[in-house]
Amino acid sequence: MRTQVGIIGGGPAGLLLSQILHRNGVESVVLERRSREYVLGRIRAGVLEWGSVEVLRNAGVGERLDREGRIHDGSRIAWAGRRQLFIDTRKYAGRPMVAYGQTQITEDLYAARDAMGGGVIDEAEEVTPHGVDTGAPWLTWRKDDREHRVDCDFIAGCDGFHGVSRQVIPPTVLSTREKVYPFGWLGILSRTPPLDDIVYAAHDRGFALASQRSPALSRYYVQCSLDDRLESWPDERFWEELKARFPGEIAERIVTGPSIEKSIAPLRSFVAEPMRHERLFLAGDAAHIVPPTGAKGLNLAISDVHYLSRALIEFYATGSARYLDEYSDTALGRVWGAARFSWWLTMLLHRFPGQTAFDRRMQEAELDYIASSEHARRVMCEQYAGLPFE
Ligand code: FAS
Ligand code: PHB
Repeated sequence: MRTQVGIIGGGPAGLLLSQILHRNGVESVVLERRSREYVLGRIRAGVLEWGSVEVLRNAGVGERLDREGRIHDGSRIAWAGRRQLFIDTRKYAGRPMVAYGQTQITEDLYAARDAMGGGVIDEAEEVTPHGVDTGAPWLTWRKDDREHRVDCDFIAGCDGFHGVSRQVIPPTVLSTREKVYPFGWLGILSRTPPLDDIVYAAHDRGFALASQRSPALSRYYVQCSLDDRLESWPDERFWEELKARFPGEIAERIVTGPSIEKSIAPLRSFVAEPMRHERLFLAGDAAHIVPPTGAKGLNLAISDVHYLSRALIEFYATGSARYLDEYSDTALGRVWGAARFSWWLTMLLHRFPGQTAFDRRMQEAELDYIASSEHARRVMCEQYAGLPFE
């Protein structure tokens, strides 16, 4: 086989890159190690920046998003019994947020790939990049008890945090920075009507979040210990703890019901540099992880793909490698901005083991300051809304 861009990973980053390239005359093949059912069974992100909505629309996968996505002028923060803080992104950043699940985005991308006859190979085992430091790289994989190979011009590593592509960059070239948080998020999905708004809660018992996937599907999270196991969180305990962390007037509006999905996600900040090595380009979680507090993970994957697809399209259209050469610095500029905001909001809203009363009071004083200062709210909103791509 031969193609122009070999893409490792069929999550949002890999599928979106393949979709945009195909619509602009650039061939690619996506190699995904899991089955499509497995990929679509993962419940992850739920909030899109307006910039991400525009990228998805331009990629031809905005129709259901426009029909089912829920537009929000911002999100709320409730803490310490005080008046709620509204992160008014429409007022202060001129852009709304859109609640639309990563699962739906991935479904839409798979459907678009199928409709265009895009090359997505599922259950590709042992995908291995070769020759990335030559002008003629290639990928090999195993499927149906046979070894396969595709020769390409470039390889896009869209294989997530635990993928293979980042490992190809020599240790003398790759530098990583990481912070692991001393807690996780226990998330559930329930067939219950969600709250109107997306609401974060900073409480002495811990962080909580009320979000949504549709008018009949709710997504909730509570901060939990890294030692917690799902079996120690029956639904009854989850709902009781979730309500205890929200102010009464919000808690009483939470409609409970059986969980249809329940999972614990660890929280970390991680950035790998550079995001390019020779003919290999990293995009999405393969290059960076942010704590989900700021709803930036998926949005960063989309902005990486915006930059990388633009670079590849220009190269094949004009021969210019300008955007390819600038890709890593351009993407990392936005990545570090979002990584800082996600770290800052995580430090502000969570309870930390061993935290002193003074530390807690500093968190509340910062929230009080944001609530009292239009300037502080503007700063917070422009980052939550997502910094411009250019
Ligand atoms: P992904 O990890 O989604 O996709 C990578 C794909 O590559 C996967 O399908 C994987 O099977 C495949 N792959 C891996 N290794 C491979 C190999 N060797 N060969 C072939 N294929 C391989 N973000 C938010 O904004 N809000 C959230 O609430 C949120 N919650 C999250 C919860 C969890 C548990 C996790 C892990 C992430 C969460 N995220 C959240 C972040 C998440 O949404 C990511 O940012 C998003 O999935 C990034 O997409 P990709 O870069 O495509 O990576
Ligand atoms: C979600 O809906 O899963 C979600 C919303 C906002 C966040 C994180 C996750 O900050």
